[in-house]
Amino acid sequence: MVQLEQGKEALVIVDVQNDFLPGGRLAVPGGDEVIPVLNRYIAGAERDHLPIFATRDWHPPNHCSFRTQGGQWPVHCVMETEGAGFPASLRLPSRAVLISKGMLPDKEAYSGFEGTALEERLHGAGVGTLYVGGLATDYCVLNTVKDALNKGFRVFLLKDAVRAVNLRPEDGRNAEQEMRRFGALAFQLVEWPECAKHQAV
Ligand code: VGL
Ligand code: ZN
Repeated sequence: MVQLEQGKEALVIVDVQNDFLPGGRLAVPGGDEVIPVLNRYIAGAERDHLPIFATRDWHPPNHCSFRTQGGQWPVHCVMETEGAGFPASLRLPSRAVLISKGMLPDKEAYSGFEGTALEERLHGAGVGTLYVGGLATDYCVLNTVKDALNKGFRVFLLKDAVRAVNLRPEDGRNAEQEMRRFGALAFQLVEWPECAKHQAV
């Protein structure tokens, strides 16, 4: 693994979109519970002037991951639809950088780095350390965190701001373990802004 200079810190919010919330088309159990927690991280990032990135699943209507196309998932996060939108209760500032993914019909993109400018944008902003939360722990958070670590970013997983799909009940737990094995550190709201930041959990 390449270790970049630690660089600046950024908040990365993964796929907190209506379709992944209770009542949505691919509802993540307890998905709405991350919103007030992420709002507090956002407030911290605002106060500390950290860049904020928000990824979104942004699929064409014939995306290969949909059951209608032989894929695994119900139709979800179709671009320009309400389900693909961010909930009004998520206090994303207008300066947040939006990263859309999964836009090609024939390509799944669980990671926010896949087919996007996220890496460039982070480097451009001098960012070396990411605080990552959102949905879902066992898919897009997992893959985004693993890619980030492979690319040399230091990653703190926001343990209180992620929820899992849990198709198998242990998927979320396993995903968290896997992220830790890859080098992710755990972080919780109580630690912001005091630096328990160098502590492996
Ligand atoms: C996701 C399943 C399908 C996610 C996206 O954001 O975790 N999960 N598409
Ligand atoms: Zn998707």
